[in-house]
Amino acid sequence: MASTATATRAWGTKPTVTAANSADVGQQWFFLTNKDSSNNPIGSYRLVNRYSGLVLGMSSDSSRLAESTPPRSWANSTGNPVGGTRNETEQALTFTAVGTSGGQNVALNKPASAQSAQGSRVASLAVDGDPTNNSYWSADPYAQWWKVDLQSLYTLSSVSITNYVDGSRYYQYNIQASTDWTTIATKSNTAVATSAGDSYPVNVQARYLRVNITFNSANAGVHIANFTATGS
Ligand SMILES: [Ca+2]
Repeated sequence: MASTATATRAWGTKPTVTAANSADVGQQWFFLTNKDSSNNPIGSYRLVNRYSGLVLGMSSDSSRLAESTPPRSWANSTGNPVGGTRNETEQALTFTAVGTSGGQNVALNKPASAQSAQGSRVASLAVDGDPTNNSYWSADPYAQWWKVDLQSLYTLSSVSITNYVDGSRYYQYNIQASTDWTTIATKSNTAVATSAGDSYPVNVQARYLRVNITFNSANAGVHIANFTATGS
């Protein structure tokens, strides 16, 4: 997407990747937070090009692996050549936080509590630094809440959660931040829980973070193996 010419602002433009220290990187795209019908964030985003107003679409179709495309919230199934077979899921992007530029994991080893716990599977096991199935908070049955006290007000850039991972089950939940318990992330889809966990970019000041787990596809239990909050 050129900043000075209009030729690459048309639908179907393949983006060019430039070096991270290129002068105009970071200026050409902004993101929109995707939300559900209740206006809660669903954990995915659209990248919008500032020059064309088009969003980035990514697909497995080799003729258009990455392209600029009009934003849409519906799938074209008419066969119309203008719409092709593009659909909204090609525009829904998720991001994984890397590096430490946003600060440290300020939830690590902080006081955690929960609505209940099963035996030795206490709330603190979600912030003990072990993200594996060897160490998780467990309660039964859903829905149940889990909470961490960061012990100070932090400006958070991302939160992440890792549930119990068996390769087939999925969880649904929302994450809230206090002082006013604003919902900052919601997982309402059926994406299977992975060892990498689910990461959500946020921009919120908070001392307390609460996870309300509302569903587990495998059984009635709720589980958090790891929870992180990156901030400073
Ligand atoms: Ca753990």
